[in-house]
Amino acid sequence: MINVIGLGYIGLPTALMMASHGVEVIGTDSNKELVATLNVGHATFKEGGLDELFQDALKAGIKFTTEYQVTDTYIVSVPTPYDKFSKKVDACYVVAAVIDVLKVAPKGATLVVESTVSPGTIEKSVRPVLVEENREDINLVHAPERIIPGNMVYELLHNNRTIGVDDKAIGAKVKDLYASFCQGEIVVTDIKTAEMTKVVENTFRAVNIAFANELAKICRHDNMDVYEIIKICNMHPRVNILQPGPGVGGHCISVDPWFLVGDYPSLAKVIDESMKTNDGMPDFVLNRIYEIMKEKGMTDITRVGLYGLTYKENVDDMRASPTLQLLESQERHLATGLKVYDPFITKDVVANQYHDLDTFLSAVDFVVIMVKHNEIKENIDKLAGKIVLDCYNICKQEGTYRI
Ligand code: SAJ
Repeated sequence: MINVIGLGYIGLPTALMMASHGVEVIGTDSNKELVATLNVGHATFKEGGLDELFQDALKAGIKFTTEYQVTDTYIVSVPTPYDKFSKKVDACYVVAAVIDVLKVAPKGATLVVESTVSPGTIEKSVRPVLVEENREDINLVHAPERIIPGNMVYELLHNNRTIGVDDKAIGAKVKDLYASFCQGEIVVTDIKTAEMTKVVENTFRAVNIAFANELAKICRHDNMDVYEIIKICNMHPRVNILQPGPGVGGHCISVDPWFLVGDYPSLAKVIDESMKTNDGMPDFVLNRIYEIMKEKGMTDITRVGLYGLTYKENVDDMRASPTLQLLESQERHLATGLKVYDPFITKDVVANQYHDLDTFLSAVDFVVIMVKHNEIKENIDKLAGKIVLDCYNICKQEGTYRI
């Protein structure tokens, strides 16, 4: 039996996937409300294919509880934030989960950490817990997740995986467990390498996005079309530039690269600048709004609306979203009044929030496309007659402003 600890964006789909592939799974989370929701058969977030997977897992007998289980294998998938000041990974949730596991884990159990951590974290923060508790019989493993929100179910089945271990025999055992559902290649390596690969993958994407954002700024300054330029450059066989945008959100690309800056401040210069570039994009958009309002002679900020609150398209996750960053920046400048709408966010989370596209559009003259949800792409004609600042180049209407 597998005890999956932490039933969030990664733990839940992983637990469901294993259960629906014949593995006996019990999911544990300290959040009673979340466990109660799961126990009445509801997923706690929206994701393509997740509800169907949930039903399969329920039929296969998956259970959810707040209690840690006595078993031979644990998978820990709790969040790993970073300390805003030092930029270092904050492994407190991982350590807390490990301490709780050790209270019940039998001798020789395997403890897989899936949460993203910086290289050396398992050695520096987790292994000392085992030593302190006199539990060096426990087999530590790091198997970082790689799935992308928006395509999680497919990627869980098809992505290649990395498993970091001390001992190859444990590696083979854990590889077999993941191979119960994973059709990709599963590479077994040492723990520090596995830790580093995960952070490097997300850093690669962050640096590439920062490059695209920097190009957008250069092109804005000298009146060039960044989208046309990136499109042509990407036709070169060895060039693959990502797209500029209003900023980088989520819990991965906007967080993990900071771990390297925190741990290697005098070495991680390109990464540091890239993260600052991405973090500066919501302010860049705010400034564009100001410039455009000035050009149009517009003075009433309450006639400006931000389309989208989530960190990217077609998901309901708002963590660190560029829109939230922009609103915070606006507040810091002691200004408020921007209207906001997102079809995926049904609860009221910010001021001046709308819950219907048409009502939102009738309340504003100037729309800023902060997220390229399918809804706005399918209703792009409804922007006719509005001032539009399009952060993704999806609106072909004459006179559309871009970042
Ligand atoms: N973004 C851009 N321009 C682009 C692509 C993305 O501005 O060209 C922005 C998005 O709008 C979003 C942010 O970047 O705000 C991050 O979105 P994303 O779709 O790039 O990635 P995440 O954070 O949803 O998921 C990433 C993935 N990592 C990589 O692709 C290397 C995923 O595979 C990881 O599992 C996940 O991080 C994680 O959990 O670490």
